[in-house]
Amino acid sequence: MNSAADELRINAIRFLAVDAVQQANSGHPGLPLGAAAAAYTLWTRHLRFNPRDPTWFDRDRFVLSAGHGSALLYALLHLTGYDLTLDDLRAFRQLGSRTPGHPEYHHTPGVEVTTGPLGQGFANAVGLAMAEAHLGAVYNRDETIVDHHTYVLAGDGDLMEGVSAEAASLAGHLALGKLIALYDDNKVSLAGATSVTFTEDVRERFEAYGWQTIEVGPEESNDVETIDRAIQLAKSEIRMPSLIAIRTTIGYGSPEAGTFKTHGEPLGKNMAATRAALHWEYPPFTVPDEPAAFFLAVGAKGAGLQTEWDARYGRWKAADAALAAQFERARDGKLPADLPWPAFNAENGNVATRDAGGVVMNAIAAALPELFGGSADLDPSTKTYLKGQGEFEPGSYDGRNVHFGVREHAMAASMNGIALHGGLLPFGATFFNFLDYCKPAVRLGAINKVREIFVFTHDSVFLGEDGPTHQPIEQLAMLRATPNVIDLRPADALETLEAWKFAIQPETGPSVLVLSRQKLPFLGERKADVVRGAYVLREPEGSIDLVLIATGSEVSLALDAAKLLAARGTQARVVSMPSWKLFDAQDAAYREQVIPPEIKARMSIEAGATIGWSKYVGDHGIAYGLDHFGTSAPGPAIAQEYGFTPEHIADVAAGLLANV
Ligand SMILES: Cc1ncc(C[n+]2csc(CCOP(=O)(O)OP(=O)(O)O)c2C)c(N)n1
Repeated sequence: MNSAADELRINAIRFLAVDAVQQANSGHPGLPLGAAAAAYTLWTRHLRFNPRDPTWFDRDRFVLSAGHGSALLYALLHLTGYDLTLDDLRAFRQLGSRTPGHPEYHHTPGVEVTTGPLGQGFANAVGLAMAEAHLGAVYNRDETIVDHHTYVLAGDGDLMEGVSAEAASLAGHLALGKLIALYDDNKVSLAGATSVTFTEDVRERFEAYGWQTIEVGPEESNDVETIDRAIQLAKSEIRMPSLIAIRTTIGYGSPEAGTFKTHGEPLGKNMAATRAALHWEYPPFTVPDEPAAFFLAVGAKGAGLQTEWDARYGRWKAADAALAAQFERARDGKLPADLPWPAFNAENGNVATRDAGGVVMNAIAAALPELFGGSADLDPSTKTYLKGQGEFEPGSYDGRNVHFGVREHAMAASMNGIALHGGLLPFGATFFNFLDYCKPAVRLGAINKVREIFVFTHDSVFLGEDGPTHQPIEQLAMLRATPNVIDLRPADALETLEAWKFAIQPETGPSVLVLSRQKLPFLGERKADVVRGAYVLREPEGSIDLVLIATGSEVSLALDAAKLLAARGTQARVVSMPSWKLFDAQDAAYREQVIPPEIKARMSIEAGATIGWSKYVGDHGIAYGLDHFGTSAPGPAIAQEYGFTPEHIADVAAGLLANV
C-alpha cells in the first residue's frame, strides 16, 4: 500500500503525461499510466541527477528505451526542476516545441539519448554502462570520479527487438554490474496482447545471458516499497547487470486498462473515468502543491550530490594533474595539441587502405587514450586492433580493445551510448556490407550527431571470392543519403591518414571510413585534400578534354586509364573524391574549380551503385559503376568481368568524348 503522499505524486506524473497527450491529441498514454510508479521510485529514491546541471559528468544515466512513452519522461523532467516548463508540456509534439514525440538528445535538457526505434535505447544503455566501466577503471584512484549507474526503462517492444538481445548478451558477458533495466512487463504492445507474439520466458532468457533478474508481481507493480526493494537488490549485485521485470498494467486507471487501446491513443472519452478511478480531481496540467514541492526538493538534492562530487574531483585532480588534464581534454571532446601521425611514402604506402588504417590507429592510440572500440569479431581482417592497449573484458575494464563478438547491431548501438556518455571516442569495425546490420544505429548516431568512427573494410566487389553476399553495392549510396554521416572512401594510404585526421575532429558527427581489402598503389606524395571532399589528383598538360572522377580503389584505375587516354591524345583530369559530403560542403568556387562546369565530358568511376552520380557528371556524362550484385571470384577476374580495367575505362571515356 502506497502512502497517500506517494499516490498523489505518482498521479501527478501520470496526469501531466496523459494531459500532454490529450492536448496534442497524439501520443502514448498507456506506458506513463502503467510505469509511473516504477519511474517515480527510481527517480525519487535512487537516481542521482542534478537538474541545474544536466551534464554533470558522474550523474546516473536514465534512458527511456520505450521512447513512445516520452510524456512520462517530460513529466519527470518538469517536476524535478529541469528547464522544462508546463508550457513546454502543453506544447507536446508541436512544431518547434522542446517536447517532441520521442525523446531527442540535443533537444530537451535531461534527455540523454534519442530513442524511438525500439531496442536502440536498451543497447545505448549498454554502451553507456561500458563507458562508465572503462572510464572508472582508467581514472578512479584513491578518489572515485566515475562511479554511476545506468538505468533503462524498456518495454515488451524493446525486448522483442533483436538489437536488445545482442546488447543484453554482450552486457551479460561483460558483467556490467551497474546496468539496471526496468522492464515494463505489461504484456501488451501496439497491436494487441503479447500472448499473440511474445511468449518466451524473458527472465529465463536474461538469466541465460548472465543477468540477475528480479520480479515485481502484478499486485505490487504500483507499490513503491516493493519497487524500491527491487532496485536496491539490483544495485547490490555488482557482478552482473540486473533486469527488474515489473508486471505493470498498460493504461492503469483507464476503463480500457490492460488493452492495446491505451497504448497509443489519447484517453479522450475515457479521460474523466480515468481521473475518477485514480481519484485525481485536478484540472489538466495542474500539480498540487505538495507533489510540486516534493519533486523540486528531490531535484534540488542533486546540487548537493554534485557538490560532494566536485570536492572529490578536486582532491583527485590535485593528486595527479596530468591525469586530470587528460581526463578533462577527452571529456571536453578536445584533441591533444599534437598526435604522432605516421608518414606514408612510396616505400611503405603500397598497402590496402585497411592496412593503412591499422597503421594510423596504432600510431595515434597511445596519445589518444579516448579512442576505444573494436570490431564485430573481425579485427584480424579490419586491422583495427590496438596493439598493447589491452582488452576490455568482464571485470577488467581498463583495456581499450572491445570484443563486440558477432553483434554488429549492438556494436553500433552501444557505440552511440559510449559516445553520448562523454569522455571517449568510440570506433567499431566490420565488413562494409554488414553496415546493413548496423544501419539503424548509424542513423541514430547521425540524428544524435555524435562523434564516432565506423571502420568498414572489404569495401567493394573486389574483395573477391566471398561473393555477392559480402560485396557492397548500395552501401555508399545509402550513407551519402543519410544526413550528418560523413562518407570517407580513401584512395590510398595517404588519403586514409587524412581521413582519420578528419574523423577524430571535435564537432563531427559519425564518420565512416570505407577501406579496401586489396592492396592499392601509393598515389604519390601530395596534399591529399580529403577534408575538401575532392581534389585534382592528375592534371594534364594543356587543355582538359575530359574529367574522370573516382573514389577509393577506382582512383588508381582512373589514373591508369588517363595514361592510356593520353597515349591516344586525349587529356583527362583525374579527380579523387573521397567524400561526397565534404565536397558538397565546399563553396561553389572550389567545386567548380575541381569539376569545371564547362567541361561536359565527365565520367565517374566507382564500383558501386551509380545512383546520385549524375549530379557530378551532368546530363552528358557517364556514371560508371555497378547496378547489380557481384559474384564470387578472385578480385582481378571480377575487375575484368565488370570492365574495371584501365583499357575498358579508357574505351568508355573515349566513347563519351565522341558523343558529347
Ligand atoms: C523499431 C520499431 N518498430 C516499431 C515501432 C512502433 N512501435 C512503437 S511502440 C510499439 C509497441 C511497443 O510495445 P511495448 O514496448 O509493449 O510498449 P507499450 O505497449 O507497453 O507502451 C511499436 C510497435 C517502433 N517505435 N520502433
